Amino acid sequence: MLPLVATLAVLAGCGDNTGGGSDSEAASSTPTAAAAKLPPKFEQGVKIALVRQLGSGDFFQQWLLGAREQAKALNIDLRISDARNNNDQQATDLQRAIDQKPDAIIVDHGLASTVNPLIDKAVKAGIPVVAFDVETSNKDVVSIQQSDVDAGKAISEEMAKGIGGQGKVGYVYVAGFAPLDRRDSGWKEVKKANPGLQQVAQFGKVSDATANDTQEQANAVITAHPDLKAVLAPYDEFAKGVVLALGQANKTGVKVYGADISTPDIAVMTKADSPWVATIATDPANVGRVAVRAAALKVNGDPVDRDVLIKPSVITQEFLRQNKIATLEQLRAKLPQLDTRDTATADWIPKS
Ligand code: SR1
Repeated sequence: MLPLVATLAVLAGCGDNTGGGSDSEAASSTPTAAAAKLPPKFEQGVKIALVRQLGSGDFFQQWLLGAREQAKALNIDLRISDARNNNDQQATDLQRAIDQKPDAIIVDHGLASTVNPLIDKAVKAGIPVVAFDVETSNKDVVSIQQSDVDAGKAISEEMAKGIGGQGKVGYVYVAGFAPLDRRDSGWKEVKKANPGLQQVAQFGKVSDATANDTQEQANAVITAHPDLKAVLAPYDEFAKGVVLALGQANKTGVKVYGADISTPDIAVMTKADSPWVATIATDPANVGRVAVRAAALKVNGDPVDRDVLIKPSVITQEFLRQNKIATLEQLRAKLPQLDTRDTATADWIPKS
């Protein structure tokens, strides 16, 4: 009997500019109820730049909601830029953030070659940096991720079990994105341990319309491999693209294994005859909150782990259906392990 929900081990510890460039999102200049207990610096107001590579799609939107909420609770003026997957634009945004000398910078995704020279520059300039989903070796940077190697391994193992350890599988992957590269290591491990799994295609595209772009490529793969048993699509926009393609082709019998969760994702997973049978996920809003708290701790000179790994859970379609879960809010209530309030925090940070 397979567990419906499996948890990985803990290893440690819109005002955004959709056209690229920077924009200021003053979370609130009005002190919140909790602001009275904040350190003096925060009572006066702290400025943090959030430099994003990507902003579209459920994960990134939910992440931002959480980040904004946490910023508001800490009287932080969160200045957000979204490069819309234009790496030159992200470099420009990051340089601009450094020039503005904020109290801290959060770098959310980004190609290592694009962001690392600028991250090093920011650190040299004395600006605390928190990096989410960035491959960086700078020891002064707080590096946050969703335990992605283990995440990749866990969802791949779920797929291996789901198809009896053998058969043709498609794989959606785009290199260069730290979380996808890390999940890819997990998949490689599982592939090696399960010689019966035959990867017959690799495809995918990350863009401002990832699901639609991935759907187009998935159409061709489904046609070329009529005996496909499953698709590993470890990013929700990838998974949605594959589900759309399978629906369009009227193709049944192919199982989809994804990553991430949101209310729209839950709707796709629980729809009658949905091929999306499992996903590996954290609560994206909580991850955004953790990133802002980590930056706040750095600003206040408080200790924070160099590597913050947030544990994801395998969430199955069966679990969602059995528990009649239709929203992320309902999932939070049924899955307390999604709660990350104790990660990257201090006594002065209100537990909201
Ligand atoms: C293009 S990278 C997409 C991934 O970033 C975050 O880690 C989310 O989990 C998403 O799957």
